[in-house]
Amino acid sequence: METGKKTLILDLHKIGALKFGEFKLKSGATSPFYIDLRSIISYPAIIKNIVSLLKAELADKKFDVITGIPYTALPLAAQVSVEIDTPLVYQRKEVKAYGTGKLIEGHFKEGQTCLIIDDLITTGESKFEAAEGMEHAGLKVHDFVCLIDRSFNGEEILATKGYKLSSIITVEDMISVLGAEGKLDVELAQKVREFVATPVDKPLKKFADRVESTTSPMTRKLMDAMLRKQSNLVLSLDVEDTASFFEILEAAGPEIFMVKTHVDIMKDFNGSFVPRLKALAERHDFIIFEDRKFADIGSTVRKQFRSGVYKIADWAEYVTVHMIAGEAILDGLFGDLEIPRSGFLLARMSAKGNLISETYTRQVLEVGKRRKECVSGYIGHGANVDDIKRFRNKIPQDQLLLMPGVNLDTKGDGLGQQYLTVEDAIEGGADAIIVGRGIVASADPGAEAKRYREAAWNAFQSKNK
Ligand code: S5P
Repeated sequence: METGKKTLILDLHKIGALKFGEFKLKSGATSPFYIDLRSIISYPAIIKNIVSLLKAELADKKFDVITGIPYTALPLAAQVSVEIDTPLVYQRKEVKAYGTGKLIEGHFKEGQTCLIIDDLITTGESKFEAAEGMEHAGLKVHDFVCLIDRSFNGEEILATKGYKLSSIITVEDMISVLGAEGKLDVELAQKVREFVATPVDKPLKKFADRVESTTSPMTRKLMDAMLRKQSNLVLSLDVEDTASFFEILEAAGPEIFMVKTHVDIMKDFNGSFVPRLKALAERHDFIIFEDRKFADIGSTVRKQFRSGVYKIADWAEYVTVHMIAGEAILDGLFGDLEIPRSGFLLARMSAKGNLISETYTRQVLEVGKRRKECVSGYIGHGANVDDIKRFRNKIPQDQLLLMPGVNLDTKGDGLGQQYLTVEDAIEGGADAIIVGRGIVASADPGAEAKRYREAAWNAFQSKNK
């Protein structure tokens, strides 16, 4: 190993930026090591060494501007930028949303390539958010350079979106240097190795175990319905007249565990619609889900949900909710309600060019995790199986992922809808698929619903064996 790397490892250990022992993580898990590089800025000799290591690492890479992810990596990138005579740009941390202020500081031209430096890589999530900010501003991103790679499979994760990762030191480098110097005993070194070799995101447990560990009654109700009905198919019944609505629902009823409505589409909605729908739901044992996509302030959505012509709360046990207006929307919808109701949060959308960002998705999931009593899961989508898996990994196991934009026979609808296959949706980690026109527009919706149910349930069963 290069002297510079060895010196860096020893120095980081000396200043307490690298520690070994037992450390409690935010997630509750215990880690045998701890890395916190925030204090390195106070050690000019260390910075000098890092800058020269970074400089060497960048030598074969092509880029026009350089950045460091705030806060720790920004001063490093600033030094490197001077050394290699390449402009620095940086993304403001405090600007929460695009459009509300200048997101990137510094001068650059659209289409230029930005290389991103960071101190650590663990899950890769913050790298995606950083890349997204740069790309949103018109820069291209290819390369990430991290000082320490402590990830399970960081390179692979970044490669799912076409990025390349290189790192200065790995956990194995640290073990070998500190071990040789007598600063890390063999037993602890082994624990560190094992810890790093375990994926940060636990793979999805078997569905049966997830059901057992689910405490929210409204989420449990959906899971039980899936098992009872042996179906993970949600029918999206977007038709405009009640006659077709009930004809299709009668035919598809035996195959689905839930029907998803857009009640405001119906031209001839009247007082008999809800009683008929409820009777059919009871007869065929399916749940009613209104895809209202509430998005307004708490006080308004409360009225939209409970009042007006449709009185949605009276008959739809589940509804979809956008989080754009913030967490209070959940209090507006579900607070002070005497009947049990629950929501699915739109975390990602299937529509081409939709404006949902990685950061937004993460924030939606954060709210959903806090509010399991009224959030049964998420609506989500993905570019491919790996992309869906990465997203699914962030969803708690006791919440559900429903996936629309699924079609066995076509890739799109000419209006921006993007379809995945049933297999890819389930393989990626969807618990249930939402299918509309794949069933509704066919000549025999009953037979088609059966086809989708079998494909989805079989794939789900094999995944949960
Ligand atoms: O991202 C989304 C979220 C939803 S809820 N993409 C979607 O397509 N949906 C809904 O799923 C959409 O409103 C429609 O009701 C259904 C998809 O219908 P299909 O005919 O394209 O299968």
